Amino acid sequence: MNMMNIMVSCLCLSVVVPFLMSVQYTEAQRVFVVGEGTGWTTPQDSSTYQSWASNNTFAVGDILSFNFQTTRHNVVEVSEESYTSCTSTNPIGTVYNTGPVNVTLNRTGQHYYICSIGQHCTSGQKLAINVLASALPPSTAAPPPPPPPPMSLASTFSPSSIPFLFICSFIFVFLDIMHGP
Ligand SMILES: [Cu+2]
Repeated sequence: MNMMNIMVSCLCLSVVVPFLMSVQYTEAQRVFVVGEGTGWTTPQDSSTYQSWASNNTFAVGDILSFNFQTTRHNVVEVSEESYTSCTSTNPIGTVYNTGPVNVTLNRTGQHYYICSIGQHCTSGQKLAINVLASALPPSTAAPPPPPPPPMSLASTFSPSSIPFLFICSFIFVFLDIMHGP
């Protein structure tokens, strides 16, 4: 292995490792667009948000993206009782009046969101979700996680790094051909 190959392999690792770390970060924090194409509105089918929620699994750190036009709708987190009766007199935390808005899920358990404008909630603009514990604990949580094992090729290698390793091998072969025997 000549100097050039060593330099290339270092370069490849410097690309692969941050990439893998960014993949893990993305998986820990997913963005869910509430109601997808429907957005956050008075739905034609009052079970729209119920069925949307049942098709997804939510975890701490995930983001709910409520797509709505400011003044036409809002997002109010409420208790289960308020969700059922569509009352917004005791909101939990911030009332989001400006749309669209991204709400980060920061605790486990049931979360209830309604729109408090007009009769929208009664018409089905209400969302109930269950939030599971995060797969990766937030960095602020105590106690701190155990130190990672020493970096090795084995820990770097994962299915998602296969394309990168393939490209690295290709560069190796290419350089060997260029340099000759
Ligand atoms: Cu509304």
